[in-house]
Amino acid sequence: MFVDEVKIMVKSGKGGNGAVAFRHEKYMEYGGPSGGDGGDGGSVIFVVDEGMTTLVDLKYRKHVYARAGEDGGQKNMHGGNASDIIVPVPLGTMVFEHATNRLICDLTHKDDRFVIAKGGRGGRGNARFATPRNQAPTIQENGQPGVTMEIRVELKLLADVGLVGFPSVGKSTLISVVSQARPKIADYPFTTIVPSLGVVEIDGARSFVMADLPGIIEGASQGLGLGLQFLKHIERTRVIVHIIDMAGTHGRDPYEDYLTINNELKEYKYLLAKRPQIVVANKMDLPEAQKNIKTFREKIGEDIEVFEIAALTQQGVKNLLLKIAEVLSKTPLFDIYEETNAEDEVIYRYEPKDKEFKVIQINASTYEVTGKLIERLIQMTNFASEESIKQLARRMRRFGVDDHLRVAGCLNGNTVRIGEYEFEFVD
Ligand SMILES: Nc1nc2c(ncn2[C@@H]2O[C@H](COP(=O)(O)OP(=O)(O)OP(=O)(O)O)[C@@H](O)[C@H]2O)c(=O)[nH]1
Ligand SMILES: [Mg+2]
Repeated sequence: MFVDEVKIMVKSGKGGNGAVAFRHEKYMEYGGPSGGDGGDGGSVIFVVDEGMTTLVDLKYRKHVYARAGEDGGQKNMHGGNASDIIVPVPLGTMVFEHATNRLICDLTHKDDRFVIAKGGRGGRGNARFATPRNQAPTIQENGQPGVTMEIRVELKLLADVGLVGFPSVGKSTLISVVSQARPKIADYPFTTIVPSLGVVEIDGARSFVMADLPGIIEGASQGLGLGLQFLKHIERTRVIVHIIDMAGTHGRDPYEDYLTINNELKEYKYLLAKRPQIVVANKMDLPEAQKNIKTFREKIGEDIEVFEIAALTQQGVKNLLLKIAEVLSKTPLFDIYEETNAEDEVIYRYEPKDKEFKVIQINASTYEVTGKLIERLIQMTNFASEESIKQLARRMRRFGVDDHLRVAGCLNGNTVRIGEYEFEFVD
């Protein structure tokens, strides 16, 4: 089974909480502060494994959750860090945040690795907050929360050439005679419903990857037949081998077929139509094909080279492979970002404009503050400790939250909402 799109939940571990503790020393009310830091939460990291070719493993996994860091302890005991979860994925894997459709990463090199969900940092224990002025602080931080999100993992074929054409023109037959791939072959449309890859070796030295793709029909770019799902696979093939059933089996007209397919490629994405294309007339062993080829050549014109083959008898196949290798050698690897049309794809690195925040007036006396860093600070604050709360207030002032609230019209005594908490604005 070929899986090319999987949705899973990933979750990184929360950081452990920092501890509040004091050493017990004789004749001293408080010994020094000795609360240890919390350990870091585990991250979820995707790493390219060249041996993998499908996303099947992930499909059965569904959830990838890293564990939380341990809380800090007394006597400066640092909480244990949780281990990262390493997920091997095939080369060519793309990861999107499902909710926003943002591209998180595109793993296109053999040693690529990417932190999909970063573990929360452990909170600091009170030992870290000692200052000459405050030698017995009761402040500690809670661990930073982890990240939970649904991601969509996609694998596009990294084939050099894609076999494209109507159903039953002989695409699977061709790949089966030039590679180890053994797709099903039969004389009914859409025999091939999942793409398969074959490694084609020409003369020991040269080789390339060929993709046998499901047939395309008119309207595929609009979703007809097996539709878009498969046009998508062509996106990353550098060269298109366009196969035509020259015998016009099932009463089809070879030239019409040729135009229709090219039109679908163009409709789907203009770039596909501009990709180098090798035109192949298949089933030349049949008398109808011999008859049709003349008209076909007249219609298509002399400028376009047409390769006559019979995949079934392997006639002309070697010649075609040499041509494919030649075109490939002249076709540069393209920049995937440009080619896949990065309109609304942004590379998401988990350090977005953290410090930005927004103040919104909700009603006459209530204001809401939203922003990544601000919300995180709140989550890391221990509201049971007055000192921690004071520290939070200082930090917010430093970030300019107070100023912004004032500008927005917030007055002494008004309510300020941040995340799940509400505060009274004291000015
Ligand atoms: N006579 C003749 N028949 C062929 C040739 N190549 C393929 N066929 C036949 O055409 C039919 C369809 O072949 P497939 O290879 O399954 O076609 P396909 O393009 O993969 O079709 P889909 O997977 O449905 O898109 C089969 O019955 C093949 O035996 C050829 O060169 N000559
Ligand atoms: Mg097929």
